[in-house]
Amino acid sequence: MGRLIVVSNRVQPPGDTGDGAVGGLAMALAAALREHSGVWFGWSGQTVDEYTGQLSVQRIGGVTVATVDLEEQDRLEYYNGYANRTLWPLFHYRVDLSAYERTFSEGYARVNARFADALTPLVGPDDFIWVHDYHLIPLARELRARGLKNRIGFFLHIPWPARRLLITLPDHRELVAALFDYDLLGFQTEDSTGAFRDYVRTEAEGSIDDEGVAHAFGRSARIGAFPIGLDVENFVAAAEGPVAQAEYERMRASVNGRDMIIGVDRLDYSKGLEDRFLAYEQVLHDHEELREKVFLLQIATPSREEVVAYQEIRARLDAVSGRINGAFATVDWVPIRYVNRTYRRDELAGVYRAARIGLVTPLRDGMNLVAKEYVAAQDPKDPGVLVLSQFAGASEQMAEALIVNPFDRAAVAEGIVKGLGMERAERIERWTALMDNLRKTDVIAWRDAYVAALIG
Ligand code: GDG
Repeated sequence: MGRLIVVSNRVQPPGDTGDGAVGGLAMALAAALREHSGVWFGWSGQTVDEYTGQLSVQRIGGVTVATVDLEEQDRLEYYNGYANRTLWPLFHYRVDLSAYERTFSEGYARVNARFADALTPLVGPDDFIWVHDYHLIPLARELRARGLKNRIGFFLHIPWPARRLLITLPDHRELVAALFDYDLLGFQTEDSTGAFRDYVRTEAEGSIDDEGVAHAFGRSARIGAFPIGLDVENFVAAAEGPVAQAEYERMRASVNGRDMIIGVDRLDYSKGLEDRFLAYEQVLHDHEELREKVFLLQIATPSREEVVAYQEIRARLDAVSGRINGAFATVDWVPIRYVNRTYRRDELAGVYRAARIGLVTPLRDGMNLVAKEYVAAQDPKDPGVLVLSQFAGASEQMAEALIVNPFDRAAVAEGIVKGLGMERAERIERWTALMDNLRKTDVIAWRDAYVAALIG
């Protein structure tokens, strides 16, 4: 059998402590490749004055990593532009934020062609290629144009949007047609797979056969839901390791008998942080008895800082958290500890473990690995409660969490209050069911199921 070649926009193998990469995709791919004699190809993250297509190849932690540098114009049009200003907001239901510019489309097409040029010479006849995420939808089409006959699969880490939203994108047909140059299209959830089927049937006038193969644009692709999992063993080990233990002890001391609610997110408008703060404010407002007894630690790692919508959400969060703290704080209690820095992965595990509530309330999210990490980090004898948005892909698999509608402030507030008051026996029962499922559907199971479907 040939090698597994993974392609993603950025290539960021985490270091041993896992502090190299922030973001769900990087964590999952590093784990997925670890046991495969694989190649990981993508952008170095660097820009040069003039594109050369020169490959840089290294061995990092058992994986061959091959990267190319892009030009500044590529970064602006392809990465900041079409990927993060056009597709990301649209696929997260923010049509209002989705900007469409011809130059963005051109940059997107150009970078996908450049990736194909650089990747083609690396591919052997028996290798199979697994392309990740919305940055690279046209890559298979470009590789086919260069004569590659290999199996090529695509996995979308973010939600597939409802047809009515997708058709607002001027070049939606071209984008979706390009997906049919893949052999396998993987989505996070049944919800996304269903939305894709709907587009195929209604907009592309195609069909889905009994085996789940989509036929449209004169071609066919197998489709299916492959919910991504956590590297559970690795994360549990991190949660029990010395750094996590020390962080846990430090947090316990700092908690000082109070109940901690934890939020951990990339600072992104899709994560619902403003609504989350307001729901927490509602708790403080309605439940005087809880004031000074709880606090919210929100870790929000800055992300995509050059994009205006991200600067705006950051400013809003500064303002809202400041206002809530101003209204409710006392001399020795701050209701929201709002932190914009990056933690080590094992530190994070210790922080999760010290929290009574994991508050994960995105407005739209492909999966959300934080929900899974929170569960994996808990103390089995005294686990905390996960309050989870129904619009995170993870909610399809995590029915034992307290599932809430993040647009309903009162419902999120109720979830928090219910979680804070939950008896230990019920917490253990819910956690045990969640943890069992987490182990059964971990990142290795995800990789194996996807790869089997691709090569099978
Ligand atoms: C995309 C999809 C899907 C966060 N802060 C720190 C830190 N993180 C880590 C978390 C977690 C990851 O980043 C975030 O993953 P999510 O899954 O929550 O979200 P996205 O980054 O939006 O990921 C998402 C995912 O792809 C995988 O398919 O689940 O729906 O949007 O692992 O722990 N890690 C460290 N320090 C931090 O401060 N080390």
